Amino acid sequence: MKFLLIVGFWISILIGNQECTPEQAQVFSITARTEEEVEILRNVSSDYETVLWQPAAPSHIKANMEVHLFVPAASMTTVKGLLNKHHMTHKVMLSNVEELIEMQTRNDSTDPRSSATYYEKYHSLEDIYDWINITIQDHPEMVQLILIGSSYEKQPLFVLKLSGKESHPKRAMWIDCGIHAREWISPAFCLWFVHYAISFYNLNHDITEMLNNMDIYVLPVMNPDGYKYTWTKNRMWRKNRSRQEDSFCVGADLNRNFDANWCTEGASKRPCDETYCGRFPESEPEAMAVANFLRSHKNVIKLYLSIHSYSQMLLFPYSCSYEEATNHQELNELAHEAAMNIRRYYRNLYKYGPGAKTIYLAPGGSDDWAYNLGIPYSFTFELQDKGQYGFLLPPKYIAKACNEALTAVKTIAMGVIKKTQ
Ligand code: 0X9
Ligand code: ZN
Repeated sequence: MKFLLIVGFWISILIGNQECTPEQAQVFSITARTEEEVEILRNVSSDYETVLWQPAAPSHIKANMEVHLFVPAASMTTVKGLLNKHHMTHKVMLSNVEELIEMQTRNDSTDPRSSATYYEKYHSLEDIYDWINITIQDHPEMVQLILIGSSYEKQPLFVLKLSGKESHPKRAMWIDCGIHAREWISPAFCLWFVHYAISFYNLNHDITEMLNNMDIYVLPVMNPDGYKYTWTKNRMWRKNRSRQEDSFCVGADLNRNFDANWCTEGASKRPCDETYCGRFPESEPEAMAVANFLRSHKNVIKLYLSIHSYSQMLLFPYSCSYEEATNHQELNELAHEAAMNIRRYYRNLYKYGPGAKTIYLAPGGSDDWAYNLGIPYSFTFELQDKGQYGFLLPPKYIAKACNEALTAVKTIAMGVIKKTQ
């Protein structure tokens, strides 16, 4: 008995110590109350090897806004010290970062689509390329492969063109996933969507209508280099992996590299920043490939969708200015209907509205650029969750996140088909 007590005592000391100086990275939730605290938080989040999860850049931090900050183990003492020094409190949102990363990368099968749960897992870039091959082989009647360009590191940018079997549509829609490397639920959604469209064509009414009335172009991973890097080197990476001649820092934010008020307030000119806009509009091969494809299909593409995470939002133009889109009313109605359906069928809440007013001013985004090109219906979806797991959403939530996003896609696509009859 005495022995057990002594062992228990030492275990509690060990656990206690671990709580003081954790060996793992953590994600903090911090809310600045005053302008002075905002300044401190901006400094902490742009330094000490921390990674800002939400918002995307320190300049977006405002008073009374919930900020999500990834703090690596090595910076923990310094960051906590700084917050304490300024009497700022924080909540630990995630304390088991490594465990969550392990869960997300577990079972990345090398045998594509061998199991029923393939779509409820995250997959490496290699695996996604295998999946693309098998998908086109298995469904040549519905799926066509288009190479639209290649990434900075020369990875192919493949688009899958989905078409109904007996349809000759004059319209099309576009979906891209994985602009931001760390938003893993996004490529998972593109795979989910393609699988669902193929499996339920002629079985589900909305899918059949969609494919009979529109061709659907799907780019499963727009930022393959960044995505690969999140699997192999740094799970928190956001940008692509292009190098600049005059900087040691790598990568540009592809969603700041399009020609929509390029590099004005809300984007950064500094190559080391997470929202670096690149050297000039479309300087990045991934953004240029997408822009070229959309330009050459601008007469047929009526709906543009870009899938991101996290925060559960359906955004539409403009994000690059506070100006109202000419068809604001229509965009708002479509987003409202989609959010209502998510609430009705999945009991989950999505905010919606123009990007600049709903989250922050963020120029150079693909949605605004596509809209200005003449694609009249353009949306960015921010999928689950609201920050409980953030980018580390466990695989068991993939199904629900994708199903509700699918509901939104179907709602909006059906609305657009009606409007463009
Ligand atoms: O900041 C972004 O690029 C997007 N949010 S994220 O957290 N996924 O990084 C929002 C994009 C909204 N649209 C534009 N900024 N054009
Ligand atoms: Zn994103």
